[in-house]
Amino acid sequence: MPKSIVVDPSKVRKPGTLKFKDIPVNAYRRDFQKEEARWGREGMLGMWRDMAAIREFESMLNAIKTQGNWNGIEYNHKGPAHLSIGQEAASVGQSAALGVEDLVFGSHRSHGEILAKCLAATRRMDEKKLEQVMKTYLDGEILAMAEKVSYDGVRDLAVNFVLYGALAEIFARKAGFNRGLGGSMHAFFAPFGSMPNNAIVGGSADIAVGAALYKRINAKPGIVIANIGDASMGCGPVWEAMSLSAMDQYRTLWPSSDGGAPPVMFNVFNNFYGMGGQTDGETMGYGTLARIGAGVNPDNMHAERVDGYDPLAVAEATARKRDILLAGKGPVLLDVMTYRVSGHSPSDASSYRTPEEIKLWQDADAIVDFGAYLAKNGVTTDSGLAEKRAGIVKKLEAVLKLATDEKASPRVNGAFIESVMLSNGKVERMGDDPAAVPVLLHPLSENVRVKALADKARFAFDADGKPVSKNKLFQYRDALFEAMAHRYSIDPTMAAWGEENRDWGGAFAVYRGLTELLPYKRLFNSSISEGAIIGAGVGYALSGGRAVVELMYADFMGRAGDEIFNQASKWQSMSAGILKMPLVMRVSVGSKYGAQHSQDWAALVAHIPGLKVYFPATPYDAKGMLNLALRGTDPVVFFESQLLYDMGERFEKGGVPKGYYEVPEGVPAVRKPGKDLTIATIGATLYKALEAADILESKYGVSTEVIDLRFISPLDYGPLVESVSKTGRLLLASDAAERGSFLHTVASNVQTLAFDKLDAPVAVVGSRNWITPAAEMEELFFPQKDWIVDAVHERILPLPGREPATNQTTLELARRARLGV
Ligand SMILES: Cc1ncc(C[n+]2csc(CCOP(=O)(O)OP(=O)(O)O)c2C)c(N)n1
Ligand SMILES: [Mg+2]
Repeated sequence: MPKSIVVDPSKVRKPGTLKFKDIPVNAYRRDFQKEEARWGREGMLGMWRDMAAIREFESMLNAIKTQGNWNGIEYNHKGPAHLSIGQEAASVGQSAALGVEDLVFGSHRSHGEILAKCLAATRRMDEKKLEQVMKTYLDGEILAMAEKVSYDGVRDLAVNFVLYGALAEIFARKAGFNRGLGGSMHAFFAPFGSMPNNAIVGGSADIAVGAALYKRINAKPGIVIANIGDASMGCGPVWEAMSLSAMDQYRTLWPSSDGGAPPVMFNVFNNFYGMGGQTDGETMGYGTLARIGAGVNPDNMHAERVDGYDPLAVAEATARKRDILLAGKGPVLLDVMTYRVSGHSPSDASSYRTPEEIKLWQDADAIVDFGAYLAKNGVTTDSGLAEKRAGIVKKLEAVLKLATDEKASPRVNGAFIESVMLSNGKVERMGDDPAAVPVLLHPLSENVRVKALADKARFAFDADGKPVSKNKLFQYRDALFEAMAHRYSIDPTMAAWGEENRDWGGAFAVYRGLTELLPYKRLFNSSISEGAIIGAGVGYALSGGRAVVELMYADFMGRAGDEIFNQASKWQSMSAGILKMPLVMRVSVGSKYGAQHSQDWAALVAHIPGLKVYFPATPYDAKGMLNLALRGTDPVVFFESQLLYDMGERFEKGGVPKGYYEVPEGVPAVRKPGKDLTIATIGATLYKALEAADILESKYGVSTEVIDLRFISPLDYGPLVESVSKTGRLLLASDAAERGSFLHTVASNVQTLAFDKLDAPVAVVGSRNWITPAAEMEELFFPQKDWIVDAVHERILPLPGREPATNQTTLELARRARLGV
């Protein structure tokens, strides 16, 4: 418990001076005998071969992009190619020190890293396993192509496999590593430990932390590396990732038997530029990048600058840092100095640097230098090296011909892309270990909250129809707790984190009782790092675990924009369905806290392909829909409303069931039947709509059907169209600001699907297009029952004798739109 760590004024108020440990810079000294003993002659030759392979691969792509031709093979590649010519020693040195189980995430400039990691695996993996991977991956489709290129034995065949799989992916071919859906910037091959590469600068940092958490929490071997660029050090999420990975609690609060901090290395391929901005001297201020480690924790993140023009220096440093990480003493920051001789992309005119500077680095070419070193020490000869290079070129010619042949290497069709947007799995427990046991600190039945809930009233009204008092009532927050506790007791991989998730009892007391039930590694407080909270969830989920992350207020989604919009949503489809994303992102719509704590941003995520969006408005649905999300394998943005946490179940007569159940996905619920008008809502507005329906019926005789959509995506329009077919009229309402609200999508779809059934245009009633004002003025902002009745009167069905209390006319709508308010 944090209560064990006392903040003592007599200690923290003492004067003193902070002392920093030294950070080594380019400390490596070559020593052939030691190197030979460590890496072996074949190992070092292998490194050189891989460096040459990357150079040839990238040079080939450069020629294809700039001239449409390489060695007589013509092709027009429309997509990107961020080349790493000059950086080969850095990626190959890194991979030389890694096992297949070590995972490497990377950036837009990752062809070299993919080849380095995969080629190293072709040497290191057991031959039988290697064969099995190639035979089973994409049902042997890549293997079939690799076999068309001449080879000598399984390991050489695996080289063909890697070259073809990577190139076909870059060219968006069906037999590429990710069926062409990742492409140049997002390609990866997980069986060899090459993990998703990210076109968002710094995007891999927090995802790698999540993958490292997966290893730590589930006791898996190996480390995780985030390869990021020097310019990504200006990105907030990278700092968030470092903060999350460096939290004291891994050492102070988690039992040492858990293994310590997540084994993550932030490995910066520091080429001194981010596109045209020079990090050293212009766009950053750290001087030597490794210095950043000193700002993160007292270990300086074990930071070091390493000469990335020497593969042996990089390999040695990586191996040392790997040991630190395996001992649970991370995180690590490695500043691997290198240089990109190629442009940022083939269209780069290098207007931001001089030809002289490029020449200086070309003169120091690591491939030439390392080759000469090996020759000098009798490992090979110049002609031996030339032979190796020629062998690679020959393979590349054959692979390029195959990967550009429209018949031999077709692309997927639209139906395939559709099929991998969501995985729609139903999995009781994630992970690959059937023997793993979900760790609970006591049996569920002994949990304080479980016991407290045993006697609560699971329906909001007693036998006489009187409301049950709040302290006896089973509430919406309790329903969420039950779903969480259930899945925790079944899925050994399930872990949750966020701000105040633990001793505080979770935001709005949803998790009260879980602190007692769960060890730290399954439920923990995070740094205030919304991007990394979600990003780590992405990494955890794509590694094979189930994560529940929580953002307290939906308003904070802005801080995690990239992680929600580009990461959680896209990795299932960009991997062609190879990765799964069992990630539940809980967010709540606030009230009473004003403009930055009260927004319903469901429309933002509804717009993003690849996400599911749920919004339960009742305790029954809160449990049934969270159960659904927690058995699924898709990323779900799970909206809650702070207006609902105290609420009991008012619709399901049997109350909230004690046992397990799921709400059918995508299906709206009819909360009240009616004949003349349909009101459909999302979220807490349901209750205002029911009040409005009362007025409409009692005062104006309009029989009103009220439908709670519950789901935003996926959404089955069937029940809504059925209702409208009966009533001929539809009003939609929610707490989201009216402009751009998801309700407009619903309105448009219903008008398309059921135009001939409608007697009036569909009316949308949202919140005003304002800031949310103070609690005392909220009624001016959120839809009220009168707004709904008036909108019916003005825009759908004139209500005899109605004196409008508010202005819901079309003229007023046009005025507001004109003014943008
Ligand atoms: C969030 C984000 N901002 C901007 C870009 C455009 N962009 C692509 S690469 C790049 C430079 C990245 O520099 P660095 O991280 O040092 O990697 P390098 O290109 O040097 O390998 C920029 C600005 C992007 N892809 N993502
Ligand atoms: Mg850079």
